[in-house]
Amino acid sequence: MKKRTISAMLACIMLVSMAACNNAATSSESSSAASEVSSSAGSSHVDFSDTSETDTDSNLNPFGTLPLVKETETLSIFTAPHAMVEDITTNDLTKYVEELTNVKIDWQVATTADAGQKISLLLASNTDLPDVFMVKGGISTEQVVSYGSQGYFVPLNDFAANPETNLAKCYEARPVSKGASIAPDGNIYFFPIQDESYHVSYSSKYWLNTDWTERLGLEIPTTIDEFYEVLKAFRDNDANGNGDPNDEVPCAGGLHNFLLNSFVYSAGKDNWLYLEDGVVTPTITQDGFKEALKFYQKLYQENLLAKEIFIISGNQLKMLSGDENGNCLGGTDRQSMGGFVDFGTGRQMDYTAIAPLTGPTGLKQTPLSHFNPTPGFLITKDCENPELAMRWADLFMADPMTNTDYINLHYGVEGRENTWAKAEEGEIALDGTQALYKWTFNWGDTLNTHWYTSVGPCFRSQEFKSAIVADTSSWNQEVVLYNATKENYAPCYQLYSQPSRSAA
Ligand SMILES: [Ca+2]
Ligand SMILES: [Ca+2]
Repeated sequence: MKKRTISAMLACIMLVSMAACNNAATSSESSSAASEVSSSAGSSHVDFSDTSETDTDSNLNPFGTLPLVKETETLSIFTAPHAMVEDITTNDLTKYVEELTNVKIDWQVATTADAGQKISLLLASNTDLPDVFMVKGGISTEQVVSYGSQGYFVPLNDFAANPETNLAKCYEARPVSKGASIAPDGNIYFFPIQDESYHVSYSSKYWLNTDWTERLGLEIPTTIDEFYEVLKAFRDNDANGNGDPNDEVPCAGGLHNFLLNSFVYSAGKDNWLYLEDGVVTPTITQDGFKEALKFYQKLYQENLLAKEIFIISGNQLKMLSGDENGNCLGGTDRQSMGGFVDFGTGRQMDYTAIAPLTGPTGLKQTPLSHFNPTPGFLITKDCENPELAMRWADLFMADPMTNTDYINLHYGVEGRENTWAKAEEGEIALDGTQALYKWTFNWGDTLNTHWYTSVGPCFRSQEFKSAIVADTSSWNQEVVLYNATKENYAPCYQLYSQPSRSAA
């Protein structure tokens, strides 16, 4: 039963990947006019040729100039602001962008909790759609594909094909993201949220409780066998030093990604396929996979794994690490430490992201996760001036590494309170070079000076994210993540392609 589920899943993945490949191949041919693309897209298409192009065009300033329009126009944008934004309608960044573009925003505001449902209802009822949906995670890929092919969303193909646009520049820099943005009908329906982080590209991290290894006088393990010995020592001793030798959970995660890579290549349980010498290879049919299962069985039988290891939630992990009688969590896998520790407990200091372990056949590797763009901005069929909406969104796609003025669009207007400032000479960035900028607000404070992050279209590249001043005056997760990635994971990157992500 289990087997069939997995093989069905694999078949699906392969179909998606093949479709994606085909799309990538035909994308350059599908750069006909938006109206043509849309009318050929499906039976219930919407004809955009009604749009009075001469009228709207006459109000648009030449491409690449600000403000975007001569006479003020209004865009209605449905959004779900970040919870820490006081009021997006009175927000400083809203006012700044309105002045910059001469475009008034008529915000239709939902919460992040109910945005998805509201969007589904709006689309299903097909009445009075806003000009734009700008909601992170509010529209699923399935909705984009389904409603897009029915003509509800304006295709961006022509715009994306114009090399002058920031969208095209982003795609040129990130061909994988372009491939992942093309719907099966060949159209691009959204501006992406391309918000990258260096550490997220190597997300199969294992966080070992090195407070425990130090207390017990153990070395950080470098092989699977050493790891096994460390887990046994956690089990048999009072590793957390609270007087109870039996309240430690030695290991509560990392089987399908971190540990598995010591036996066979694994990009994670949602992506157990890889290309080796051009051949699509399933992780789960390899000998290494069987060896890993035997190892896990041994760990489980010897009480080295959490009993709930296959279903354990982030909250359960936080209860273990935050236990009032002492930290009870010996280690787990998570992209970052916020996934298993409440920072208020201070117990994040107990952990170290250890390097991939050498397995029985000598494998020591970690997968590289390609960044998958999220739909950040979709223009609906009811938008009267789609070209204006595209140019508005395109502003946010500008790479701030090319011009620091663009940082205003991410963190508010430079120099104002709770925004950002240019780094001073000698201030060092996460990547160890001269930094470019720093925040002048505290992450997590409620404020009204910018939109916080990633609500709408953007291209925040790895390089940009790494150019922030590394504040090491106190514990800083970004610094920890950056350094662990650079020192322990990036050197072990295994260069296999993942078929479902290699569309471009
Ligand atoms: Ca113990
Ligand atoms: Ca104990």
